[in-house]
Amino acid sequence: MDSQVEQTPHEKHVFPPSPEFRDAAVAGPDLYAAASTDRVGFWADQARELLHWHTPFSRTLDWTNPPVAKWFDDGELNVAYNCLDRHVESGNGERIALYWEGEPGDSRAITYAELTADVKRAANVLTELGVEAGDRVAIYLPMIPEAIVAMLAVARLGAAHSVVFGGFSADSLRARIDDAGAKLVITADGGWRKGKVSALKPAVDAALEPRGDLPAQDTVTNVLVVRRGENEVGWVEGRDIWWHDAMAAAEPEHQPLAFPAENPLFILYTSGTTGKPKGILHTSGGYLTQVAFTHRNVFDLRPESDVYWCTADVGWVTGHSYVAYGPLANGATQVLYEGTPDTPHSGRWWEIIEKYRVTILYTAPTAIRSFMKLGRQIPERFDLSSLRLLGSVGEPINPEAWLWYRHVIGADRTPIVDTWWQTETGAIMISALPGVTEAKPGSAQVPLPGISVDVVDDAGTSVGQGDGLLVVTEPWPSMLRGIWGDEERFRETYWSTFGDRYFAGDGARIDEDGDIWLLGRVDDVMNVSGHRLSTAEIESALVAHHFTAEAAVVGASDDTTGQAVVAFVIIKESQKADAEATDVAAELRSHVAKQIGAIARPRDIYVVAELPKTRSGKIMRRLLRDLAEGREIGDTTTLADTQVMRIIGDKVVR
Ligand code: 6R9
Repeated sequence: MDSQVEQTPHEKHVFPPSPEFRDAAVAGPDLYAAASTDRVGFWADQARELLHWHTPFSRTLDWTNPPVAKWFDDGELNVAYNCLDRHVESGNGERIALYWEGEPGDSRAITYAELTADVKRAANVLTELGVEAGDRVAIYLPMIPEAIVAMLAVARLGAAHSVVFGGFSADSLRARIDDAGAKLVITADGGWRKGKVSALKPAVDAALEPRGDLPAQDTVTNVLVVRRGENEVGWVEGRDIWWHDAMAAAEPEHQPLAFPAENPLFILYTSGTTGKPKGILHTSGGYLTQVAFTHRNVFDLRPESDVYWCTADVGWVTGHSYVAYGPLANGATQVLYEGTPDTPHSGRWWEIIEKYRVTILYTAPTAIRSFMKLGRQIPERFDLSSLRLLGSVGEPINPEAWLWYRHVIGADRTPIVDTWWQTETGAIMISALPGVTEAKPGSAQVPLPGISVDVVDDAGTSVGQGDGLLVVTEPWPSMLRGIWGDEERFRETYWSTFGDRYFAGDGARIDEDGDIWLLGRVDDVMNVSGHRLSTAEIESALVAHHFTAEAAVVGASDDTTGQAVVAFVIIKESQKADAEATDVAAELRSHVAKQIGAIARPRDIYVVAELPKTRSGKIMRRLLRDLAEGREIGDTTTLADTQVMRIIGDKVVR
């Protein structure tokens, strides 16, 4: 680690904005004042200022029936029009919307006029294939411009997309297609990853194969296939269509219709505490208002001069709000990169920043920590002087990583915004405002103007200063509107703990300055490299293997990925002979990757004879976490068999 940042950072170590940054900043302290005088009116002003409404709204918020919120609900808009056509109409058609960089080094610069033209054609293609307002379309694509085109074309028609991360398996894709009842799947032959083409189409083919009780094949009528990898693909006549053929044949003009503000925009699946992923539902007007507002003010965006780069994949919520919708609603110029940070060399990201003169970088702590490990000599080989603001998202950023980020990447100049939010919140909720707030390494700090949060104890009482649970106390424009097809789970998960205050699932602390520190999840959700994974989902994948009798999964802290998946499994008696002849850990790791996706693959698998359980049969994951992290085992008195930890511990030689 670098010597300058080795010292233990002190909570009191703060970084005030430079006078130059403060004087020119997009956001000023007046935003806090305006929002605290009239919170709801503040959002109405933002919605009117930042978006074009085909039909202006007269009602800002309807919260008469919590937890069902309606924002701007008598207004109408078209989300794609707001992200595209209006910029062309206002004379910015020649501005670059996307600087796309393919992993092998091919690139494309796409203007707002060109992107608008592509989305119009794509909307006509989808209409031809029978997609109408209210339908769902699954998108399973690499990070190529067509991913953005596909999302916006779906939005333009008033349909809802469900983007499935390209790293997810056929089974995960199938579950998501079924749950949403998707009519169409948009995919690619393959995409470039780690120096080679990684095929995507076979997973779609497998997902749509008729199999037992799963009805995916029934709802999906067509598969649109983008050619990217040039790899051979299987083809189902009558179902599969090449994207480029359909685009070439489509009408170029398309009139966007206006849809109600509460029309669904997308469903995005995320891990919860039980096995089945939740389809988080977002709607149009409120969502777009808050992503545009936060993207402009948190990133100090100047659309005419900035080059913004958010490194998230569109398969995650960060890619929805801060690659697709926020930047495009604001008419920003952004970089989109297809591949991995270390291909073909470990300076690839810094090379891209130098090439496009990137001014704003938004990434995850896990990436920063892996660059720290490689050493500062790699970024130092590139000219990063264009950078003027850095952002962090996905997990708590440790002060060491924060200081390294600012020092090595930001040349001690750039403000850093540590942004806390969730798939469910749709947009950033807690963050410093650059130019206004003094930055404090490791703390996400303060709720944004118009957002009200609190830290409460188990009984729901505000802790004032100290540790507790994070809640959002007032409805916000980009809040989730439900869990697709499961109203009960929506109420139960977020609204049953503290009444009409939203329970986020994160622990938090308020320090003596009133700044908020996020302390990680308080439920059985892990955070691996900024990706949410459910212990229950991985456990059920493990027990689906014929070797496994029982499994327990914990998230153990990891220097690079934040947390790592560690699994403890008991092998069935009947399988013991077979298992002994196999590399069980390797077998189960690849089984989990196949069932869920490579991101869920356990780092360690321990075969054990017992699992620590309470007398009521609950697995005590806390004890397994102690073991996985090499700590002294905590209190074992509630175990049914107090000897069990010693027996397991003997197995775990680290
Ligand atoms: C945007 C996103 C949400 C969970 C959230 C929390 C963690 C995200 C954070 C952070 C500390 C930050 N999280 N940002 N923790 N500081 N700045 O990541 O959404 O994938 O739904 O994850 O991520 O635990 O509850 P999502």
